[in-house]
Amino acid sequence: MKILFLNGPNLNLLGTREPDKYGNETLFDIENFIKKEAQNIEVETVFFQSNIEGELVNKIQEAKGNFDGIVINPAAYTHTSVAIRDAILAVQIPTVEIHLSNIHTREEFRKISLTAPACIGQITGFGKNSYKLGLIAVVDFISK
Ligand code: CA2
Repeated sequence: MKILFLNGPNLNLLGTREPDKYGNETLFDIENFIKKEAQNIEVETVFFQSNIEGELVNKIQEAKGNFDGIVINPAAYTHTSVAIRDAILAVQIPTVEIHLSNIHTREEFRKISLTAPACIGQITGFGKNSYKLGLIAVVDFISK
């Protein structure tokens, strides 16, 4: 089973600023944490980060036929991107939306996700464990 992890804008800055909101670990640290978790359940994972909306759309489109599931932290595009939502709907690959912080306890504009309705579910507020829970959720959904 192959799972694609997509990460949106500014997540490349993880571990360098705003540790109170997003933790001390870098995206590379989280990737290594997930790779170990995935190995234990014999799942292959690929990580990708981009600050560019269209690059994320391209990766979702290219996932068709190449990945069984997607775990996505669209970051700020969560709240703005009809293009990412449409891409998830178009490829029909089971997708879980994840967030490090709890978007429902923050500013009003963060409570709205344009992308979550295209996903099988949303996991929000568990720090790096949101990535692990996203992996478990998508693998469980695909395995049924
Ligand atoms: O909580 C999350 O995972 C978010 O997707 C993070 C996004 C934010 O726009 C969403 O509302 C919730 C922001 C990612 C920015 O990451 C940074 C990391 C370090 C320093 C600055 C930004």
